[in-house]
Amino acid sequence: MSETRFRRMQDLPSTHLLGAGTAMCAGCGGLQAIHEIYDVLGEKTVFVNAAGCMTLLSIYPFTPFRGSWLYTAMASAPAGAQGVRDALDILLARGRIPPEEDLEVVVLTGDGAACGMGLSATSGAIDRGLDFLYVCYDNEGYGNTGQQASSATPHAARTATSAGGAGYPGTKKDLFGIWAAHRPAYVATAIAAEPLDLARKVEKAARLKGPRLIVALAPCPTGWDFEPQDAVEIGRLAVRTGVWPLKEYADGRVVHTKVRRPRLPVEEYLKRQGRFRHLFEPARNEALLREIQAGVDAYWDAVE
Ligand SMILES: Cc1ncc(C[n+]2csc(CCOP(=O)(O)OP(=O)(O)O)c2C)c(N)n1
Ligand code: SF4
Ligand SMILES: [Mg+2]
Repeated sequence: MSETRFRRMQDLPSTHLLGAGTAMCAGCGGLQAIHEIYDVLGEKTVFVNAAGCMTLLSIYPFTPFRGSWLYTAMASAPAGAQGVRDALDILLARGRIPPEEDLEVVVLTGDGAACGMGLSATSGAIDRGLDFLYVCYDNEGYGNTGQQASSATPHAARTATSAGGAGYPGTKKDLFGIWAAHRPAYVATAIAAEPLDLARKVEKAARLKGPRLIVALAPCPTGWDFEPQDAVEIGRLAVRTGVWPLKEYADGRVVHTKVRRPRLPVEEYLKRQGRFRHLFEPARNEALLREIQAGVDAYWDAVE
């Protein structure tokens, strides 16, 4: 890692992220989402990160962020956020920092930490009413360690740990639903390929207090096996096929924020990704394709 690939944070002119090049893959949909989210949140933020691809953004003393960054163990980011929030509150109460210097505490993790190892710490933080924003970039696997299956991997996707003919046998965990069941201040799904929808949700989340989640589907060229230049199109297809519903939860209600009618067939999304190639080659797996389409249809039948 050379110094020319990274810049010291004090050299960066604004909240603009990642202008200097990073260790991320080209076309990374997670990075794109974080870029958009940071543009809205601004530099009065402290990020609490658990191990994952985005950990590589900040390797001391280099970072694309203007503010602070705390790295925690994979299961512990919400607990780390509690400590940071408590410290800020004490400094505020003692007049050591003025209210205008308060910071938004942002947990940043992948789906592996959010849906698996960190879920217990997350649940506890929501129960305690911790004032924090949780940003999960969901690349549907353990990307940093070679795209092993996580509990957010979709049914039938091929991963490093589910490479057989039918792919991943499980079904994707519903992080939005798990959060909403806690009745926190705000929960939203988003995707970088729909930047206006994403920006509106981040603005709304930033105005609220208490536990808040933005979970952004993160098309991952490396793990999902597609060309980097297709990341935005694949993100749009996730929405247009109904695979990734854009929605938000607030005040006990779930509202879909962007509903595409008619929906495109799910295979328009699947066939663009190598992780689903076994559904089409050497022969179409009609039964599995029908099953995946039926799952998406059942979701929308229930909400429409
Ligand atoms: C307790 C623990 N187990 C395993 C690891 C190794 N590890 C580092 S990153 C990672 C994958 C995390 O997946 P996710 O949260 O989805 O983030 P992504 O890598 O996809 O960005 C794993 C398993 C770790 N750091 N700590
Ligand atoms: S593996 Fe995927 S999520 Fe991780 S940096 Fe590469 S493209 Fe992004
Ligand atoms: Mg992941």
